[in-house]
Amino acid sequence: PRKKPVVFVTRKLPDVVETRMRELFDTRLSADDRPLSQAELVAAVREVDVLVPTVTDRLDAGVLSQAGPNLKLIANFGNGVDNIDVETATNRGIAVTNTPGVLTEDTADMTMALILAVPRRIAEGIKVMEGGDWAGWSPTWMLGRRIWGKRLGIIGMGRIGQAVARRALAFGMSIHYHNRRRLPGEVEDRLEATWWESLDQMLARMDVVSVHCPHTPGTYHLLSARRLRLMKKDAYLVNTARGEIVDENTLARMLEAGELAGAGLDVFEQEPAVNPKLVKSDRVVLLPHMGSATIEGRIDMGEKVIINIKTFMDGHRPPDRVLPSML
Ligand code: 8YV
Repeated sequence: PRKKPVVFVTRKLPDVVETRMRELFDTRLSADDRPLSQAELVAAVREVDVLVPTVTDRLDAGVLSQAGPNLKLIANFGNGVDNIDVETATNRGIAVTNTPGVLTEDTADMTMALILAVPRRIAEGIKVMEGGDWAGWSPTWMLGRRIWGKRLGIIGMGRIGQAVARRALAFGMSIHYHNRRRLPGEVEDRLEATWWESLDQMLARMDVVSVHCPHTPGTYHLLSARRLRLMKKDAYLVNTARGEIVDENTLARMLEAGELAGAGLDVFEQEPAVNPKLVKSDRVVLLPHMGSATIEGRIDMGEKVIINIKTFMDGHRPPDRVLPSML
């Protein structure tokens, strides 16, 4: 029988996924569940046939330049591939795959939770209750802002953006989006979505803006200081995509100065570090990168990783191959 490929998994995955991987491959699991150092990553890419990294492993050109002759596939456990220099990998003949589709609905749910939580001041309400500070109901106390009838601007209308649009439509919001390509008319009709060719113009008109594009060199600080300042003073920003897409420092300063009504953030520029201004602010709801964190989702992601490795090792094109041209 053919030798099983050596597969290195950088982080602890659900038990069922690890068990299945052990059955199928010569699977090496990292000793403890923590982000690997660059030196540990280099040691891994020198040795193995397949690497299964996560968002916490940075496979940049420096690491990839030291890849050994066996490394043929990087099967990312995650949708975003901004942790991997896909161009360098591809040039070196290393295929890259990701796990699209299976975390769409979970991430959209968490986005909707933030779209509700920030304007309706849910975190502040919890703090009042936990502190035993509730003096009693008053008609003018703890008033948030209504989301029904408000305009939601979605940046990046791929799978997740569209799943958010479906939910927000059911909550009575009007759907607007900015995307490199305009969606087909039937999809726009179904989502009652309005396309804005100009991101700047859309930003100036929205009550809630939600980020759903990938982080690429082209989208780094897409929401720059200049663009954040185009938003209405009473608008909210939600980000469950990648911290790097938003100029976090400017966002924090604007929230502090009351130049923006609030923000719901699941992702940050320097995870796990968070700007202290954001932590102090009562205009924000902050989550520790939990967008896709469901048991079902993680198992589905693991299954996708396994299918990608198996298909590739059988000599076929893996279903979720990522090419530089797709980014
Ligand atoms: C994970 C994600 O938390 O898939 C992504 O892009 O951000 C999340 O699903 C993480 O990336 C897993 O590597």
